[in-house]
Amino acid sequence: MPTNLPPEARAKWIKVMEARTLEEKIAALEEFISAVPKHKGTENLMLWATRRLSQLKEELEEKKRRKVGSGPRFFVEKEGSAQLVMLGWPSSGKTLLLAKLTNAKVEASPIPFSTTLPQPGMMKFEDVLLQLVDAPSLPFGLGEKVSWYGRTIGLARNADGVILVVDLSRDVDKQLTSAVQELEENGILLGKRKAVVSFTKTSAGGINIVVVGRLINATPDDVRKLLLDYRIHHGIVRIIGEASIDDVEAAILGNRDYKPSIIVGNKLDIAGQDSVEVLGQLARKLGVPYLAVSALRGDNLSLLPKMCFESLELIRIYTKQPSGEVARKPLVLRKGATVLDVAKAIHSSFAENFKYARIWGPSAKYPGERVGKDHVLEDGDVVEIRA
Ligand SMILES: Nc1nc2c(ncn2[C@@H]2O[C@H](COP(=O)(O)OP(=O)(O)OP(=O)(O)O)[C@@H](O)[C@H]2O)c(=O)[nH]1
Ligand SMILES: [Mg+2]
Repeated sequence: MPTNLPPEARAKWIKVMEARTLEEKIAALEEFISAVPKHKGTENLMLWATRRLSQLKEELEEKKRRKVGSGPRFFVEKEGSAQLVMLGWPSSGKTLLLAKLTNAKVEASPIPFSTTLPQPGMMKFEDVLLQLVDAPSLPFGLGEKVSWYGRTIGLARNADGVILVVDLSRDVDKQLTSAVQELEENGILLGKRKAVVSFTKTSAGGINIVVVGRLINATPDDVRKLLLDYRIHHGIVRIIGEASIDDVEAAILGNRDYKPSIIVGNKLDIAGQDSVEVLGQLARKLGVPYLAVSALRGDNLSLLPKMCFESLELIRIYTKQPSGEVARKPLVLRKGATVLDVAKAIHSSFAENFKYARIWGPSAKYPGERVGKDHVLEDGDVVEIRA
């Protein structure tokens, strides 16, 4: 959806991008909002911007409270290979899921909204640990009726992935549709992006546009003009896949954040078959993987760790010493990682003095294949780097 912003409003965004402190961000965002003309075409952007503003204000409040030494922390430090936040309606079973899937000592309760602070726990998938965070519930579809609304959304924004928990014994369509819509209004999109557009501001060098794929209905000059509207004179725009000019604008504004996600339908033990079917239909339409489970009885819980790992698009690489010793703990990298990424992860000097590598495993044509630094690795590969 295009933002329909006039250049005067776009020109204000640069201050938001350059703001360092929360206070600066809030002031700059307020200025941006007041410069946006209010009409149908800017409705979505305004909704997103005002939500972002209230979230920043809540973050500032929390920071102040913590400074004076009072008040609990909402932010959860990342641990393990990735952090997944569980979102859902009250009493959908998030806390019981956390208790069953992780080492966290938490207790479920029949009283809705009983979790008022995020609770982390570590879940094992084979030889990696993933962090699950049980977030205070959101009453999706009922408007922002809870004081932690912005902070729970903030948790999801910071996480590497989202697990949307749906109660199969209640109206599945209503829960899912309202959650997806509300998250979208907050700039959080479930599932895989069609294109990756990243934008990095630089201090010199003009505008560089790198397209690995295709710009739809736009030329690199249109991108350049858009950036100039935003008063951006230096930076690198990388486009991987098929992207439109709106995707580029979303990368600048940061108002479309695709999160790797899965949808978990819980309480299979008391749900009707029709609920499971509705879950499947909606999830397939969204293009998001789903699973029906029972946290209480244990149905399908053993399938969740693998599903989470796969949705995050991570791969495990085992480094091998020339002596033959293979590391027991994997390096966890993003799908698409190359031998060079492994070298960098070990040590920068390894990357600089790289000669060649030998690989074993799924991406090797034969065991011990000799490859260059650009070789793309797969989950489970063993890599020996020669520098
Ligand atoms: N039958 C059944 N009940 C479940 C299941 N999972 C959770 N429950 C029950 O549902 C109630 C709510 O579970 P919680 O895990 O506390 O739900 P929550 O999503 O954390 O809810 P709040 O944090 O309170 O908003 C509790 O009484 C649980 O025992 C399930 O798979 N089947
Ligand atoms: Mg709970």
